[in-house]
Amino acid sequence: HSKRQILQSSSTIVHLFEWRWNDIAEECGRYLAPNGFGAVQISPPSENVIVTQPWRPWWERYQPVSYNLCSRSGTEQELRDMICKCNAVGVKIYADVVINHMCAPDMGEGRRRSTCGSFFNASKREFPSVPYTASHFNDDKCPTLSGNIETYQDIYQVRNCRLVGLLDLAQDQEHVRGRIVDYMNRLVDMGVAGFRVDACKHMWPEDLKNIYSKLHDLNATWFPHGSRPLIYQEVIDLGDEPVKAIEYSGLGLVTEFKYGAMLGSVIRKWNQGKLADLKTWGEHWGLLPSDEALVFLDNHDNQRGHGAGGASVVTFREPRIYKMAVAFMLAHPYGVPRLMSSYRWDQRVVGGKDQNDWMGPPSYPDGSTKPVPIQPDGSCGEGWVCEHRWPSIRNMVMFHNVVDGEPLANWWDNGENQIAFGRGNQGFIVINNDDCPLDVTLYTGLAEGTYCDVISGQMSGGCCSGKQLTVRKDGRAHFTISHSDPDPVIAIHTHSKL
Ligand code: LAG
Ligand code: CA
Repeated sequence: HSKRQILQSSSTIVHLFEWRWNDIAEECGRYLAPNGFGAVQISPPSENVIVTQPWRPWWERYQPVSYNLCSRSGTEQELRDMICKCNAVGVKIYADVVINHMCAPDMGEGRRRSTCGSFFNASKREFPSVPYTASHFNDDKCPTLSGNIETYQDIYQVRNCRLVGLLDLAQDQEHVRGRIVDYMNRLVDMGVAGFRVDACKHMWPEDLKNIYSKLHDLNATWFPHGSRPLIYQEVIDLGDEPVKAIEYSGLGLVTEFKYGAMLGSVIRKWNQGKLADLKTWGEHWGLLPSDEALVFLDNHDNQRGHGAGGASVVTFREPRIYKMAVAFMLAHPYGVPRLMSSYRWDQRVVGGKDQNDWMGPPSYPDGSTKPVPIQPDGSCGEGWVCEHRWPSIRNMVMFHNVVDGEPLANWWDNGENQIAFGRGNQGFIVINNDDCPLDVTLYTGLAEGTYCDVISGQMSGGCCSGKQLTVRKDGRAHFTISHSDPDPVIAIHTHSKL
C-alpha cells in the first residue's frame, strides 16, 4: 500500500474531550492528518446550561437547553470552520449528540444561564428555541414516583424516566423526533461524518431507528455521493441488565464497554488474568461482533468514576500499562478503536469517590476554555494531557492503518504475560508484561530486512531513532524486552522498514 492509501484507510477516532473548535481545526492539519488519525469525536456542540455550583463542570455540556451551536468550545462559525478544515485534510468529525434529555428541572430560567443566551424555563420544561414544551417530555410514561430512574432492571424506567434527574424527551412523538432530526441534519449538512449518540440505553431502539432513517447523506463537497453518517451509540452493557447492546447493533455501531473493563483487568493481572489469555480476544469473550463494536480503554466518564467500567479501567494516570493496552488495542483487529485525549485535574478521593470528578477543562477565571498550547517536544501544556500525542500511541495509529484488513497471524505467548502476534505479513507486535525479561526468536511473517521499532522511536528521513530489528530470510527475528522498560513493547511494520 502507498502512504496515501494508508492514510485513507485510517479509522482511528480520537476524542478531543472539551477542546475548542479552533484548536481542533489546527490539530487536524498540523498533527492528525499527517499521523494517520481517521476522525475526531467532539464534545457536544449544542447550547447547554451554565452551571456555577460546582464551577463550570464538564458535565454541564450533557444538559442541553437548545440545539443552537454555541458552547464553551466555540461559536457556530468556529464549528463550521473546524469541520471544513478537518474535512479538507481528510479527518472526519463525529459530533456527540445529547438527544435523550434536556437539562435538569432545577436549572432555573432566563437567558443568563445558557451558553448562547437562549431563553429557557427548566421547571416549566419550556425550551422555546427548539421549541419544546412540557408536553414533549416523558413524565406521564414514567412509572416511578420520583420521576427518576430508580432501577436499571426495569426497561420502562430506563427508557421513560429521568436519567440522573434530567428532563426526559419523548422520542415517540413526531415533533420531538423532528427537532432532533433537524439538529442532526444541520450538522450533517455542515460536514460532520457521523455521531456519537449519548445515552442510547435510555431511548427506545425503534425511535432511534426512525430518527437515523431521516438523516441526510453526508455532504457531497467532501464525501462520495450517497455516503451515510457513521453512528456509534453509547450503550453501557456490562451484562447485568435487561437492556442489551445487541438491541442497538442493527442500527449502527455500539460502544463496547466490556472491552476496556476486561482488557484493563487482564493488563492489571487481576483474577489470575494474563496476556496469554488474549489469544482468543474478541467475540469469544462475550464481546459484540467485531464489525459492530466501537472499542476504547477509557472514556470521559469512566476515567473519573462516572458511567461504568469500574476500577479496572486504565487511564493516562498509569502510563506504562496504558501504553501497553493502547498498543494491544491498535494492533488487534477487533473493533473500531477510539482513543481518549484528556485534561488533567487534581483527584481528591474520599471514601472511594473523587471529590473533583466534576472539574471542567483548563480554563480562565471567567470560565472560558484555555487553548491547547503545543510545546517544542510535541506534547501539550496547560494541563492538556494529549495522550494521542504520546509518541508510541501516535505511531501505533499508523501501525493500525498499515495492517488494516489483515488477519491476526503468528500468535505466540509464553503462557504468562509475554505475547506476540502479527497481522498478515504487514506488521508484528511483541509485548512483555511479565516481571522477567523477554528474550525469544519468533516467526514474524514479515519480509527479510531491517525494521524500525515504532514504540522506542520511528523512521524519519531514512533513519531509525529507535531499536532496530532484523527479520531473517526465514521470517524470524530475535526480540528482547526488559521487564523494567517503561514501554515494554516492540512493534514493526512494512512502512517502518529501513
Ligand atoms: C452519558 N451517557 O449516557 C454521558 O456520557 C454522561 O457523561 C452524562 O452524565 C449522561 N449520559 C447524561 O448525558 C454526565 C455526568 C452526570 C451529570 C450529567 C448531566 O456523568 O454526573 O449529572 O452529565 O450534567 C449532573 C450531576 C447529577 C445531577 C444531574 C442533574 O452530577 O448529580 O443529578 O447533573 O442536575
Ligand atoms: Ca429516555
